[in-house]
Amino acid sequence: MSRIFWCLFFTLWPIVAIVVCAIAPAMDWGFPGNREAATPLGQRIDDLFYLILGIVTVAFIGTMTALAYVLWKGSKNEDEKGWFSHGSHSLEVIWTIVPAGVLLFIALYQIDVWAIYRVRAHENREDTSRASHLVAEVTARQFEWRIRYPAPGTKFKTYKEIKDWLAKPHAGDIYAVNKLFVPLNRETLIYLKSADVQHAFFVPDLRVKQDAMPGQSIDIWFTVNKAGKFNLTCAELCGWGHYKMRGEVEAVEDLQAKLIELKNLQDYDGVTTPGAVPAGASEEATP
Ligand SMILES: [Cu+2]
Repeated sequence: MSRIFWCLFFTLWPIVAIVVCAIAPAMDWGFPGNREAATPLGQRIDDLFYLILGIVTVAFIGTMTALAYVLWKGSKNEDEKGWFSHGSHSLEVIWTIVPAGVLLFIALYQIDVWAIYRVRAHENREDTSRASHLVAEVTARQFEWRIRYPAPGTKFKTYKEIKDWLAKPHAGDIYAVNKLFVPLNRETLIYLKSADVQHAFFVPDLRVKQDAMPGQSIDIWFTVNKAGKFNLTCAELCGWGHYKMRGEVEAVEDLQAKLIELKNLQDYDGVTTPGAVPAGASEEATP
């Protein structure tokens, strides 16, 4: 009796696991908010996750079925003695070659996603076409995201100009905290820095995650193809206030117009002057 109990007990859990996976999408237990990635590369990353999930599911169901079969067979006859084996050479060869083949397949299949996501950031740093993609510099610090945009209309022509802009603040720069605007449907380049310890720039909906390292300026590339607001959070335990290091990334149709709006807001000194009226400022501010 107890043998059958243990047989059923150990068979139950894989069944529970399969049922949980089957109902997960309906219960909103999937990717962040169960939403599709808002970047084309993020959608390819999701596809890789699903591919790996499929492979693992097949292996899981196969091994659990074999386990259930062995348990069931062994539970029936209490008098039967155990069979000891010193292993099977050919079986060991098979279960080494099959997983190795699967791993090799995954390694080769994902290689260009990895190349686009990680390698591109370190190649052609001096390519001047980067200048047209540059949106902002994001500096992580305990416990906020400091954002600096070049003055609206700035056109970098050479890599030296970008380096020079990154090296020090410039007149006309726009500053913001915890709110990053990026263009919709356009390749975006962010330079990520840290002012103190190690942080990580993580936007789950975009499937973008990059460590910020003190002393380094790291490129992040992405193209947001869905308008909206996305949570930005720190994914590296960076101190007591790590939990509140939250911000927002918003993809907008017209980034230049948004930057001009931010610039006007920044320059506004409480006195209404032409071209420097922040949205929502009341008439009472007029002298
Ligand atoms: Cu942090």
